[in-house]
Formats: sequence, structure tokens, C-alpha cells
Amino acid sequence: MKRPARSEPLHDSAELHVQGNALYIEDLPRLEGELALATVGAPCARGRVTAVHLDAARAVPGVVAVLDHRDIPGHNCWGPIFEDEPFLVVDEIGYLGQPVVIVVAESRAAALAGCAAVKIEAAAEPPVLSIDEADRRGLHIGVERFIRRGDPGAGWAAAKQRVEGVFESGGQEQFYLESQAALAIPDEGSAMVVHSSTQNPTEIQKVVAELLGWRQNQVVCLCRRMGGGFGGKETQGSLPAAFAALAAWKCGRPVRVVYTKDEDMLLTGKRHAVRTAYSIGCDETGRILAAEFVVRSNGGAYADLSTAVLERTMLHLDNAYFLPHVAIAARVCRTNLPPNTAFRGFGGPQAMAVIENVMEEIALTLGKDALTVRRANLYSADPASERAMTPYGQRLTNNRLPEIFDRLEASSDYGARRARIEGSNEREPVALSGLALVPVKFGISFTNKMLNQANALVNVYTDGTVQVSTGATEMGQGVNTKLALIVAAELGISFERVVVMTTSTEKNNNTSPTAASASTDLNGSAAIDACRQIRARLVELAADLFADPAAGLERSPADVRFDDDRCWDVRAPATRALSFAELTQRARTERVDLGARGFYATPDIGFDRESGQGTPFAYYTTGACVAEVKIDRLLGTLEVSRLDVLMDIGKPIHLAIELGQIYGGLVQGIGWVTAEELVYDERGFLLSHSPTTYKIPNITDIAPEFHVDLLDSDGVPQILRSTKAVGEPPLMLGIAVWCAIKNALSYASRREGAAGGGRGAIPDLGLPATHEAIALAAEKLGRPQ
Ligand code: MTE
Ligand code: LUZ
Ligand code: MOS
Repeated sequence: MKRPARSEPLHDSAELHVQGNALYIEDLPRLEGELALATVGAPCARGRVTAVHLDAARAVPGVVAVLDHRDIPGHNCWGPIFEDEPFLVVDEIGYLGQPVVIVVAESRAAALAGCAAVKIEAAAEPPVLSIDEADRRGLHIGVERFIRRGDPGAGWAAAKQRVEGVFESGGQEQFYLESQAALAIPDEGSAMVVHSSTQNPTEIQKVVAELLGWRQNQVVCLCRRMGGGFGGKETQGSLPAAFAALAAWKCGRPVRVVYTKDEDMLLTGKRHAVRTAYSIGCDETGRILAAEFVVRSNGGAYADLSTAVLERTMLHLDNAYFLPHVAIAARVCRTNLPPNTAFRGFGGPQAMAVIENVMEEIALTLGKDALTVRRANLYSADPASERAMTPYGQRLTNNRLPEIFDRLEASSDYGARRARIEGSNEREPVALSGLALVPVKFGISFTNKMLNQANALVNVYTDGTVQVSTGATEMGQGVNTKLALIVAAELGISFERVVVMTTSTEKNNNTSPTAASASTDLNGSAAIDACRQIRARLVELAADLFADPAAGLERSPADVRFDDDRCWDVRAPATRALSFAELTQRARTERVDLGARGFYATPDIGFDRESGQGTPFAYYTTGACVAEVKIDRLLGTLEVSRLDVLMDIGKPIHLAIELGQIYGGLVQGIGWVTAEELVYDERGFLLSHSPTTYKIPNITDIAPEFHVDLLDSDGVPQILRSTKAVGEPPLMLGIAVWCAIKNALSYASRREGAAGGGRGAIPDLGLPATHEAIALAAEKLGRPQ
């Protein structure tokens, strides 16, 4: 078991968080003349706005401006992939509460009073809320996409068994603690500074410029940190930032908007619900011969990132398994919900849940342990094997999952626990236990090749301290701490000398969102490029300074070393040495440039959307989780008794932070598969829109036994410091808990199942497996005897 060393530095906001001194948008000091903003939304989820009455609102004391789409001077249209979403409704309504009118006022109370005085008339139509209905009515976003390999028809012919069904997984609210928020400050002339809680400052800059009809160089976007993003701020900081900027421009005063938790949950997009029809053929050992998937996701009213999310779903339906003949078809459905968006895993979790459910079902059909079936289907560890090739043509070159399976099976005592569970489930008709070992293989890189680039600005000062700026945003995941460690190591100085600055589009241009778990890989590599330029100059300078031909020391850059805040010549380390601060002071005296901008673009990736073939990922982060659960058949209650995790994340940069990502990600994944349920009424109103009705995991839901270990691994040599991305992959380990629940239920069907033969019926369990869902699924399997 790996334990963090005490010498690891603290997370860059740890002390500030504990003291309450970390600044979020709402905490930034109030500005002279600052105004508040609130929005009035569409009264129905589908239909048209027929009239807006604003005069009464304009008369409310404290109200400074009441704005609608006619007040937008530039484009009333945005979107990260397709520009199809209006900032403010023109006439057609996409979802319930979609912003139609903005009220700007001296205080939040006055803004809300103004909102109450706005009247919006609409011709409502019944909304389309479900994937099924949208599909039936031909309401889609983008075209249908395909990935195919081989000939499933030939596979069917050879298959001994067929497993078919429809698997549905529900959406998930990102539930960051800081709501969407922005503060727009007009600058002199025509310029705007926007502070935004965003994973994507460049997108905010672009969107604000387009809304105002300005050029990008008139807008600066800053983000010091977010109180969580989890994908929910990859694109959706845009609306609040645009509203604040529009109001600030109209009123010539600073404007701040901070959504309440309820507003945030009601108005912003979430993880996509997905429905997948699957048809699998396998041989008698459970090995898959052919697989067909038809995937539909609930995109909501506008495109947002839905097509990219679905692409990642298509690329992860294999999870860790070789599917020789496979056909995948996938399409986004357009519904009258807020546009769904990125959420940790970005479509990957939805895909892996499908294939892991298939593994459980094959096992139940054949009367085998699911671990045996999974093993029989795992990609080969031999990179030359034909079983090491993904359906989209990327070869697995460093697949350690077979080894992870073996180790985890041993360390978690899988065999003995399986035997114990079989015994106790025989004796105990109501309290059933279940066990599952589930792998994760997650592709690292944006599937949109363009986004796999980063730049960094490194400034060294004459006291030997350093400021680093990149496009990466800190959302709690610790990227700032990791960047500071990388820069410190590169320059041979202590961590304390390095500060990572507020992210700003003024220092780093055309940046990608902090997403796809790749921000340390990308921005860290760009920072290393910058450091190496500076270091190369310092080496030349030091070589000049250390040269002492009279003492037999010719000028020799190759002999210059940096470490421990010092620089020395290896040939005379005692005498030919300077502190890093002395050296940087000398550099300024000698007019040597102490700043650099670095750049990085991930090499050797590319994916062709049309053919569905290519090498979309630089590498994969892998791991597996063994979950044991106990359910009550009658009450449906669930206890996660034990979790054992083993991951390959290469060589960690900051072990404590990376372990924290694994624990946190897994718990968030368990929330998705067991508890978090989005319930809408027939109007498209989200009934579970607050912490009182939407259940995220809390401390009592965490397994009493929770082991996390890391594989000794060299990661991927060509990636920075042999590290591997860790941000998203652990979320998908949560699927092990869902599979363990299905496994526990299967014992009920073995006891009482109508099908008999010791196999029983396959439990009919959706995702999330809430207590209610578990009880209902158990009931269908018969009464305990
Ligand atoms: N961890 C915390 N504490 N807060 C977050 O919002 N977001 C996750 C993950 N871990 C998140 C988090 C998501 S969705 C991603 S893509 C990565 O962090 C992004 O950061 P990285 O690229 O630095 O891993
Ligand atoms: N965002 C994105 C992502 O735009 N493209 C991706 O491939 C991706 N993957 C994971 C998370 N965010
Ligand atoms: Mo994470 S879903 O890539 O923001």
C-alpha cells in the first residue's frame, strides 16, 4: 500500500480552504457601483414566447436595466461544437426556465423583485423529455455515427449463446459546491474583464466577445479557482458570464451573478442519460464473438458537447475487452431539457456500464463467475496479439490489466469471499451479498485532436522565485500544486519558490478547457518546455561564470548542474557554485532573458470521425475495483461493505493528491450508480433540484473497508515524467458497486427464479440502483423463502 510522504507539499489552497480565505467569485471584494443580476426564464419547456412585458419591472425601485435578446449587440448564439444555443430566448423555447429576460439592479433583492414583475406569455406545447419519444419523433442533434469492425453476422453464426437487452443509465448532476458564477468589469474604452468560475477561460473570452460584437482582444477572462467543476464548467460557465458582460456593457458598471444551488441544478446541463440496445453472441466459455450496440443519449435542447460525449461513449463500449466482430451506431436525441454536458468520464461511464452489465449477464446465462467471463474477454497484454486491437484501430501497447486482475484477485481475497458469500446467501434469504471485480480502461487525450495542446509562461525573478501561468484551471484536483512541483524539479529549486498564478487569457491564449484529465500532461509539458529554455540560457551563463582556465577549468556547459536551489560545476562543486538566487541576479546583470513561453502538442494522435478509425488516445489509464455489497431484498437498502482498488497511474507527481482523486472519483461514481436520481415531472421540471431531494454520497456511505493501491509502473515513457492522468478514470470504478448489486440480486433469482436450473432469471436492474430500484428488482424475482 502506497502512503503519501509527509514531505509532500500541501495542496495550493489547502490552508486557504480551511481558513475560509480561498477566494471564489462571490468572495471577490465588492466593487464600486457593482450591480446584481437575475434572470427570468421560459414558463414552459417547449413552445414559443409570444410576448414579454418589461415596463412594470423597469419601475421597480433599484432596478437599473431590464434586457432581452434585442439588447444583444453581437451574436445571440453560441456553442462549443455547433453554434445553436441562444444566450436569451428569441421566440422558440428549448427548456423550462431557459433565460428570456435579464434584470440588473442595485441589489440581489431588487433584481428578484424586478424579475417578479416581468410577464412572459408563451404558447406552450407538450415537451419531449425522453430518449424514446425524441427518437420516435426524429428529434436528433448531429448525424448518426458508426464504428464497425469485422462482420457481426459471421459472429452470430458461431455463437453458442446470445445475450440481448436494453440498458439505461441515468443522468447525474455535477454538484460542485460553488455554483456557476461570473463578475464582469468594464475596462476603459471598449474592453471587458470577466472573472468566471470556468474550466475554460478561452471559451468565455470568445463567447463574451461574440455576444458584444467585439474582437477577442477586447476581452480578458480570469479564473483563480473553482469550487469544483467536474465537467459542469467545461462549457456552461458561458451563460452567466455572457449575462454579466452584457449587463456590465449596457450599464457601464461591474455586474456579478452567482446562481443559487437550486437555479444551478434547474438550469444547467448534467451527465447524459443513455439508452443502449445490445446484442451479444458468445461461445460456451463466455468469450464474446460478436457485439452490436445501438446507443441513444439524451442531449437536451442544444448541442453543447453532446456529440463529443457520445463519441467517447462509442470509444469505450469495449472497456477492457476484445470484441472481434462489432457494430456500434450512436446518435444524440434532442429533448426539452437543459443541454447536457461534460461530467467526469465524459460518456465513458455510460459505455462501460453497458459492457459490464453484459459481463454479468453472460456469467448468469452460463452459470459462471463473472470474473472468469471478464478474464476470458480481456484485451491481451501482448501488443502483437490480434486481441490487443480496439474496434477503432488503436493498438494497446502497455496493457497491464491481466496483471491487475491477478493481483487484485489475490489481495482482495476474492475466491474466499466468493465462497463465503455463496454460503451466507444460502442461509440468509433477505440480506444478500454480492461481489464484483470490474476493470476500467480510459483513453487519455481529447478526441478532438485540436484540443491536445497547451502553452505556458514561466517568469523567473531576481530573488530566484518563479511565477508560472498556464491555461489550466484549479478546481480542487490539484493541478496547480502538480505544476509547481514539475517546474521546481525542472529548475532544481524548492517547491516554495514557485507560485502558480491565476489563470488568465491575457497570459495564455487559445487554451483548451481543463478537461479530459489531461491538464497536467499538457500544461506540465508546456511548462517544462519553458523551463528548459530558461535553464539552457542559465547553463550558458553559469558556464561563463564557472570557467577558470588558470585553474584548469575550461568553460563547460555540460558540467553545470542545478539542484537544491543551487547551481554548480561538477568539476569543482565546492568552489564553483552559486545559489539559484545569485545566479538569477547575475542573469539580469548580464542581460540574460529570465522568462519563457513553452508549448506542447500531444504527438501521434488522430481519429477520423467518418471512418470511425484512428489513434484517438495518447495512452490509457487503467485499473480495477473489487466491490462487495450487502442488500436487503425487502427494503432495498444497500451497504457497500468493502472496496479494493488497484490502478496504474504511472509515477505519481503528488501521491496524496492523486490518491485523493481516486478516493473522490470512486465515491462520486458510486453516487451515480446507486443514489443520484434526476426526477422530472411532465412539464420537464426537475423535482430533485436541491440537496434535500437529490442524494449525493455522504461520509456514512463510504465503505468501512476501503483499500487503494497503485501498480509499480513506469507509465508511458513519452508522457511527462512517466505519469498517467488520474482525474476521471476512478469514477468508473464505481461500476463495480453496481455490478455487485446485480450479482447480489442474482442470488435471489437463483433461489426463487422461475427459470430454474440453478441459473434463475437475470435481475432487471437499471442505473442508478437506488434502494427503491433494488427493492423493485428483487420483488420481480419472487418472494424470499
Ligand atoms: N477533482 C476535484 N476536486 N474537483 C473537480 O472539479 N474534476 C474532474 C477531475 N477531478 C474535478 C476533480 C474532472 S471532470 C476532470 S476532467 C479533471 O479533474 C480535470 O483536471 P486534470 O486534468 O487536472 O485532472
Ligand atoms: N472534453 C472534450 C472532454 O471536449 N473532449 C474530450 O474528449 C473530453 N474527454 C473527457 C472530458 N472532457
Ligand atoms: Mo472533465 S468531464 O473532462 O471536465
